Amino acid sequence: MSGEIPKVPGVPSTTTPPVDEPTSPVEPPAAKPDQAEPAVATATGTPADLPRGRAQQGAYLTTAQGARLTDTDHSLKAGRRGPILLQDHHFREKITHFDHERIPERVVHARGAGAHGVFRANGAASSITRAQFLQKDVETPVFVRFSTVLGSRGSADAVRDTRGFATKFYTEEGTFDLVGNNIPVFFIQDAIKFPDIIHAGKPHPDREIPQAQSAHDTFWDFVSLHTEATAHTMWNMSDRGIPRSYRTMEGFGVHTFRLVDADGGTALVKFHWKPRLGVHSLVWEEAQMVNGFDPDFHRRDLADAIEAGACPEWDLGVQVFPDTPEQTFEGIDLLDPTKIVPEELAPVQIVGTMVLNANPTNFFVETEQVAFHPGHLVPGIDVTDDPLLQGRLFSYLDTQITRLGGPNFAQIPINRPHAPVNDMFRDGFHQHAVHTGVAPYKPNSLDAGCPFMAAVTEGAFVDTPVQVPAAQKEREVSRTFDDHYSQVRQFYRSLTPIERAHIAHAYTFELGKCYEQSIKERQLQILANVDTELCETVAAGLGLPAPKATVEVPDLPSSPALAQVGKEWPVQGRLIGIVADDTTDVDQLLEAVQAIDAADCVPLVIAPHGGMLGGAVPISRTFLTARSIEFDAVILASAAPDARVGILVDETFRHHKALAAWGAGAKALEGREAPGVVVADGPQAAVGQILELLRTHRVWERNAV
Ligand code: HDD
Repeated sequence: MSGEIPKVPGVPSTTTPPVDEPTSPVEPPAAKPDQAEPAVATATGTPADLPRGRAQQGAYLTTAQGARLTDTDHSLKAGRRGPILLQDHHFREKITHFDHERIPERVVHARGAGAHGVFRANGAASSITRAQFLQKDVETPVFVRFSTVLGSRGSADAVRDTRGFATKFYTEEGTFDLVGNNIPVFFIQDAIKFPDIIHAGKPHPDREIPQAQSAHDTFWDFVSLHTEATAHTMWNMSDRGIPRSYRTMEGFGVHTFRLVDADGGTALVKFHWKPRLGVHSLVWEEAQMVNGFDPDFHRRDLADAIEAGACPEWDLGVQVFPDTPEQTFEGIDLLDPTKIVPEELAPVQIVGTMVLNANPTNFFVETEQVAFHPGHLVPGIDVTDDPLLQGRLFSYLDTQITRLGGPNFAQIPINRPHAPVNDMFRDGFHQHAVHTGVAPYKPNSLDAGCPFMAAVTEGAFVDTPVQVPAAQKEREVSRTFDDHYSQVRQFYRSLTPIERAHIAHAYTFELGKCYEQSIKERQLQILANVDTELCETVAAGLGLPAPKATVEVPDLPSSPALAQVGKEWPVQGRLIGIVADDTTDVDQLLEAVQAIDAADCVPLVIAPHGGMLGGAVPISRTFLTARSIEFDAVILASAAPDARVGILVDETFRHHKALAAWGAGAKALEGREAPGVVVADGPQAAVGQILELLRTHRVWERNAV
């Protein structure tokens, strides 16, 4: 029998009142012009279901199963004043999903910011590597995540710390991750000590303070007992520990890697990222203020710059060394991650350029879920026996399994290789692929033998057959790792006086925050072995006697390339504040704004109130919302009689930033005659002089902070 089923008596239907939506239904919004999403080219999904399609289809709110909903504001109750019913699937699904929205933060490098971009090779590396993405004019999509190390996910950006600089190259031969830092040396020589240095740097286990800082007893306890950390600690105390922006940081692969050419010939290399905008830092007082006034300073800076089209660029370079059995260069052990090779001994040769040109569309999906691994290598790039690198090769895969909830994290859109994947891995939590066939094993005949092994000529990755010297098993490192001081002294003495002063100040501050006198004394002993004057300055600041050196440390030649002060750089993307008010000549103000714009810098007009000035110039900040830390330089077009303008000028002056004024603004600079303080005869001249001063980043001739 067929036909329509006859109606039977049932519950009378109630009419649900129509939902009062502010607009009629529309499709979900598209990504903004500055945003990009992980590419859909992948072996584990079809373009149609990636990456947003499955998440946001159609104009109507649905359950996770796709049933449209009439109401998401009220739970299903037994009467308007009654209890919620267990039956309410939408309520339970909504709350359950929310309850599980967070995933564990990274155990280190939890705080970060990411961006998409493109790497273009110039071909210079073709002679030393067969890696396809390093061949001339090859363009490779990249995703970069910058991070701090110690702080948790919500911690402030401008803390004194090392910065992570991790790059994922989605090459045609598989994904290559360069998981580096902005400091070229590391705290430890053997990965087995990583939990020790991290436990020492993280907040104290009893009170969980301080957050995201090294200025506390456990950190200095460890590094003062562990002299191989001296190099990294000194770099942290230098200006490198408080970058001005992610855009103005160098990046380093830290370890020595092995490149393999088309004929199987090998070379050892160290990777360097060189920012086109130069290496610039904050000053310490400014960094501390940033963390209060704008804890998202670096994250905001990166996203704003990309949105504004000021896309940051880095050149990728390599220092190249012969692959000798000793794996040393000019007496430096290339397997020791606490050592650099000065650029004067081995120049950095540029092999390509990266531009970061798109912001993530969704922070969690991309920046939070991206998973890097130093073992993600491609044919032509191999690891060395650096014992730190060897240990890292274990840790990164292991940590993702907990953090990303199972072994299938490579199927998350941001982690999907752009090369075809046929890995025979099956099942597991969050499996998204619909595998076909019956034989995920090798050898097989049932799936016609598929997948097949590749030859080198078919693009296979081959572990370089490096000779392993006959040796006995032992828990040791090479004696050539033993010199913990000479390169630290070399670094310190290669810096300019202002940079050295910053280092002395940083040690004095950090040790001054420690409670245990024995820790301070032990660290002073280390400094005595590095540089007498540095030790004496810090000791004086701490009110302790300066010890004498206990080890003979050879003096190495200076390496001027290590200094970041004393050079000139492009000024693109710098933020210039202009103080104005209703008495300011609007035409002149416009002239200044346009001149700053024309130099590819960002003009930010600061006024007593919001809105516009003279009906023509939009106001970016008010005296209430502006603080000096946001601006690289300040121009005064008015001497507005407001104490907050005085504070702005004071801080800008104290932090060595350029100041200029024209017209009535000159009054605000009275009594501040000093280098980098300019009274100009008009807006063009004021902007011109500011741009010139910005080329050196700060006016260091002014008294040190
Ligand atoms: Fe590491 C994350 C860089 C030593 C174990 N590391 C992590 C990140 C960067 C670095 C940039 C963040 C990646 C991201 O943005 O997701 N790590 C380094 C460098 C090192 C180094 C340059 C030394 C030269 N790391 C190191 C050692 C170990 C780890 C010796 C363990 C033995 N690192 C990890 C980790 C993390 C990590 C626990 C946490 C989150 C993650 O891996 O994905 O596996």
